[in-house]
Amino acid sequence: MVCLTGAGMSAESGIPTFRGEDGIWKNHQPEELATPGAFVRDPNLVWEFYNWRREKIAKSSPNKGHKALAEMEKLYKEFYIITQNVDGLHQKAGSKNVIELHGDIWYVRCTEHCTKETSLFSLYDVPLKELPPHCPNCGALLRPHVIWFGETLPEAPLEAALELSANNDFFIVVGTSAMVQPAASLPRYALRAKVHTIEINPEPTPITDIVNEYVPANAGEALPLLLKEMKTYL
Ligand code: BJW
Repeated sequence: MVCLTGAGMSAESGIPTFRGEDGIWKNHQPEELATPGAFVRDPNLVWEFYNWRREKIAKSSPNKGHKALAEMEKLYKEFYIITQNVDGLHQKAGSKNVIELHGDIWYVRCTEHCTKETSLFSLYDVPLKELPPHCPNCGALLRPHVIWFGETLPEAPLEAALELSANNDFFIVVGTSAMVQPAASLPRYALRAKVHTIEINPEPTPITDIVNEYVPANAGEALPLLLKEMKTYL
């Protein structure tokens, strides 16, 4: 069983989505904040955005949906989460098999790759002590260890996600607008491989008409119900 998650998964934990009603992109252009060009132009603005997000995430906890997925992992021999989220809430809920496609907001890396050993490291300060933060080793700018528009996704997680999407019995898609590539194509790979695909999202998306089942509900409502159903069949 494979579950692909997006920002809506963490909405009930109080973390704003990107494109929803109160989505982040309502007030900011993606090009201003989540591209390598934006970072070169104004690292301070980009880091203010990430500092704000880190504060929100630090105050948040996994919701009923995250917890239900963590329980599902215990029921099945093979259960994987592919997430576009960078908040770490799946792991905080207890999920172990998590593939992060867009990085991890709690990691930073040196923009000069100063030395291999120290160029990528966790930084949990909330708020950050220095804005923008600099590499403790060489003094160059640090950047968040996330994937921005125009950047390629890390090879290993992407390959694992492609492989898993086409080789499973159930593919559950939760809380993603299915607009950002390449993650948006994963449900299509699953469908092409004749995998039974279920979408959970209060709003329809570009994949709603092609999935096998559409559940118009919040993650925190639908996933605990799905878990309950699963337990009755095991
Ligand atoms: C609920 C809910 C509740 C609410 N319960 N649900 C092919 C064609 C066209 C363009 C491209 C293409 N291939 C690549 C591109 C370019 C680009 C792209 O896709 N652009 C599109 C906008 C068209 N992709 C890329 O650049 C990617 N790189 C790449 O492909 O490299 C190769 C390449 C490069 C250039 C050209 C061609 C090839 C990289 C994408 C990186 C995305 N990065 C971000 C920021 C990450 C760091 C951070 O978090 O700050 O990732 S952008 C942002 O969008 C973030 C998200 O992970 C991602 C997806 O958003 P998501 O998760 O779907 O959230 P929302 O807000 O959109 O939707 C929330 C949903 O939840 C809604 O549907 C709600 O209804 C629902 N919801 N409450 C359940 N309670």
